[in-house]
Amino acid sequence: MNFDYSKPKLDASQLIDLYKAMLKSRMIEEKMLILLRQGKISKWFSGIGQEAISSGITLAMREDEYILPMHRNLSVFTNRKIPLYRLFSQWQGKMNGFTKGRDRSFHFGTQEFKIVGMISHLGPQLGVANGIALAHKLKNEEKVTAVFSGEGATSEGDFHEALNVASVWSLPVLFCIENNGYGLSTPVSEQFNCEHIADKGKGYGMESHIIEGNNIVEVYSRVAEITKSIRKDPRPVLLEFKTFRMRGHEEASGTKYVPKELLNEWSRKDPILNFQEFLRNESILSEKEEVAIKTEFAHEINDNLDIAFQEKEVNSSLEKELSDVYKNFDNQIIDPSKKVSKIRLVDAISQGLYQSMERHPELVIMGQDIASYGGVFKITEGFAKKFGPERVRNTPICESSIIEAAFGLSVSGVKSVVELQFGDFVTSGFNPVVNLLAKSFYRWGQNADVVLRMPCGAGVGAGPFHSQTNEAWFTKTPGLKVVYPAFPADAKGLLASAIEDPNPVLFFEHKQLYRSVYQEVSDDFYTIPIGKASLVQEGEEISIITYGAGVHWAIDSLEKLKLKADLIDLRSLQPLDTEAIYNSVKKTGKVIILQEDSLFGGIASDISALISEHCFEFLDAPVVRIGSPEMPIPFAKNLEEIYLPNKRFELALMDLINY
Ligand SMILES: Cc1ncc(C[n+]2csc(CCOP(=O)(O)OP(=O)(O)O)c2C)c(N)n1
Ligand SMILES: [Mg+2]
Repeated sequence: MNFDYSKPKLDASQLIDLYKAMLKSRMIEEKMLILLRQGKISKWFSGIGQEAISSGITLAMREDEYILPMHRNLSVFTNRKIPLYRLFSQWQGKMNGFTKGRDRSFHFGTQEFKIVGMISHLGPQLGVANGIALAHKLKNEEKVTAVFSGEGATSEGDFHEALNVASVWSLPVLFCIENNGYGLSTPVSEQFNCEHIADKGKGYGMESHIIEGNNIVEVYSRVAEITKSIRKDPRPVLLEFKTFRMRGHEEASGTKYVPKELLNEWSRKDPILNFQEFLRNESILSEKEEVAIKTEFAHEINDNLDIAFQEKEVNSSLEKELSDVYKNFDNQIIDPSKKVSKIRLVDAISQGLYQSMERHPELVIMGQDIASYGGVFKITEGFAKKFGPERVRNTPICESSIIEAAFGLSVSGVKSVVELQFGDFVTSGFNPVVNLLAKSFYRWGQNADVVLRMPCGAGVGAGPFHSQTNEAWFTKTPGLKVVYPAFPADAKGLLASAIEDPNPVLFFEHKQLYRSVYQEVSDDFYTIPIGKASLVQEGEEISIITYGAGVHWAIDSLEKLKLKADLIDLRSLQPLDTEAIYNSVKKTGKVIILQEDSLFGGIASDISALISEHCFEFLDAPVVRIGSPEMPIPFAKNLEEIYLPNKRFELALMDLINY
């Protein structure tokens, strides 16, 4: 026997529970390997040899505490007592599973069992745990959140960001790293250059421990003791579990590259066989009892497999699938009141945000320098004083982790707004936006009640990294909404709606318009529906379709050229008000679409295609698109003028009028 199971001394029934916790998932896996060979399931990531970790942790947690497992943590799912047929159906892509056939294997979460499943990108789990833990902390609930990662994924930036945020914010998170020697075929020696992952805790000012991951008694008792302490004294703890991956990365890939001696050495440390031997030696488990337990589990597995195999294939339709990309939301339209003040775009956004903070006592804002400094554009000036630093949170510079945390807040039913200091920096948090926020509702019904505020746009001499308007990256990602107001009144009402909306919304705020556009804006809270364009000017000669700064360029050109045009300010790009577009084009027969971003692959191209497909017979001229050229945005004023499309727009507008 390789392990000391005598300390601390657990009573017999606890020991039997630990044994059963590991055994059930081992037996399920053994069955899965048979089914895999028979071609009855498609892919399998084995946790054989690592069961002590997920079993011990899950049993040490309370059932009302969230666990965020990875692809080798079957024991988390079984020990949360998910009926097995539901797991089997999940792996077969059937309705009794958790994703309606929309995602595979362990890629699901379930609020019912307080499990938040992974996205394939591994690392984002760690930041999501921070968000859940933050919600517990804000609500003064004494709860721990446990999140898993392999040692390979600790090389991802998400790991470092998550540890840093958790430490700076003292979040009650248990970071559970399973160091199983390999990340796919990559050994730890090629993954990181320090002896223990636990050593990294020190760099983040975080308590960390190394735990013998194949010793169930050690895992369970140490985690139980640490979680108990975290509940009373909220803080993150990094745990490195030493273990080994006994099978291939996934079953098809094998273990050829793993030295035989290592496999032999670790097979002698099998967490279940060793523990079983101990229980027998201590006369805690008789042979008869062992057989009875195994027989009971075998029946349970077979019976549940029968149920899953008998279940029909998923039956759906395109309409049904599309209807589940966004959470249904009946936006209560609150009309603007009579009392108005003439304010700038920047003030309107600030007011909208402030009034939403009053309306939703749980709403949290997160961003760099947004608390006492008020944000670089001063939109949250005074907020921290009024709402407190817990709700108006300064963040370290880690866009990914904060966006992941926003999702975690949403899992806990807490709305959040994330201020990107500049919309350009969303690239540092791109993955969680397009994969986590955008896809979770469709995948397993978990909405992301998050607004990302994106100060954007050129014309302010800010160069290639502070001038982009990158809405096109998001309008093509199903699951996201994209809003882009051009006027103060719209900005205020649309921001309010974006915050009301339980879906993820990217809210673009043009920096050049912040302090240059004034409008009379209703003082009180009101909402404007997302997805409705506004007809800024009406005329018969031509339709101009644009948004953001483009609306103001168009207004200037129309005034200068004395033209009578329909000027459509889209306001929302996703969903897009195609009805307003088609109605106008059908009326005027000529259309020019203007966007600030470089032209190729932007929304102007899609609008042009839609018009060609839906309004062809009504057109008197080719559809014209104007945007910026395919180049980075230059800094010097005269170069920026060359870049921006407003002058080319005016020429094209005249050409089209004269067509
Ligand atoms: C961002 C990203 N890069 C690469 C992969 C492909 N991939 C999936 S699992 C894996 C290895 C993960 O290793 P580790 O974190 O040690 O977990 P283990 O599989 O050993 O449990 C890789 C490279 C991925 N899913 N996501
Ligand atoms: Mg690994």
